[in-house]
Amino acid sequence: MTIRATGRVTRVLKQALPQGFRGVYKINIVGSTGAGKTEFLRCLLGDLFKPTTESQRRAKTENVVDATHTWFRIGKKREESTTTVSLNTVGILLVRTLFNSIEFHPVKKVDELLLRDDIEEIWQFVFFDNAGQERFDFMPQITMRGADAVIVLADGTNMASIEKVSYFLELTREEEYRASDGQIRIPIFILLNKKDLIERGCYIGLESVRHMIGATEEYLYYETSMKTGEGVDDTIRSLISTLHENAQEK
Ligand SMILES: Nc1nc2c(ncn2[C@@H]2O[C@H](COP(=O)(O)OP(=O)(O)O)[C@@H](O)[C@H]2O)c(=O)[nH]1
Ligand SMILES: [Mg+2]
Repeated sequence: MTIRATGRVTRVLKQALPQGFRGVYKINIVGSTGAGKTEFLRCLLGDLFKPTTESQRRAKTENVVDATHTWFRIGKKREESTTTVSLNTVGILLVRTLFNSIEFHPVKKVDELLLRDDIEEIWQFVFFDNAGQERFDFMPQITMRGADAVIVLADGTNMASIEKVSYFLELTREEEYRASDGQIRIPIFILLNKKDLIERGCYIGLESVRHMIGATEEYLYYETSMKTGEGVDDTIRSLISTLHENAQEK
């Protein structure tokens, strides 16, 4: 665990749930611009996710020249797109109940949560939502530091976005060497997003992507849609079970 567990919330959880508190984890979300990183957090957290700074702005001119970004037309209009400038971060509590459902709660609600008697486990997550444009390529290099897991999103309708996945895998490898001489592997989740667009015939299937990027066991692949929510729950369940297994091995 790389984030120092010193906050009040962490202390309270440790004390109140010695068995059920799973710890504090930094999850780095990367991918080319327009891949769906910010939508992923919206889909996952709903109203609990408020992009921090004034970080959303129209990105027309910039994205027009970026091959990793795909435009869609709805009728005659180009779909409005915003972009994350620099970084959003969000701290959140993930609760898994005795009935195996997953809930997210604001960190400040910790005291209320602890009054409940249907909680199996609580995770404290800090998600880092990076900007994806090339001029922000230094950001994931910085935010990768101390990451406990990496979620790489690719726009499944855009070849250049998929090709960029390898770059983020490389950054993750570098962090493994920086942090532990390559001894500790950082779990990587590759999300091939916008599966809902399969109907338009422009979604590149997982099989060809696996072939391009490599199908080693270290990478877990998911096909997702932030419009329908497909694959999002699977990704999160897989994330917590992978982190839990790794923690037990240590
Ligand atoms: N059809 C479709 N559009 C998506 C999906 N995910 C994101 N988008 C759209 O793609 C654009 C970029 O998404 P955003 O999350 O801002 O990308 P980011 O740059 O990676 O943060 C927005 O217009 C989203 O509405 C998806 O799964 N399906
Ligand atoms: Mg964004």
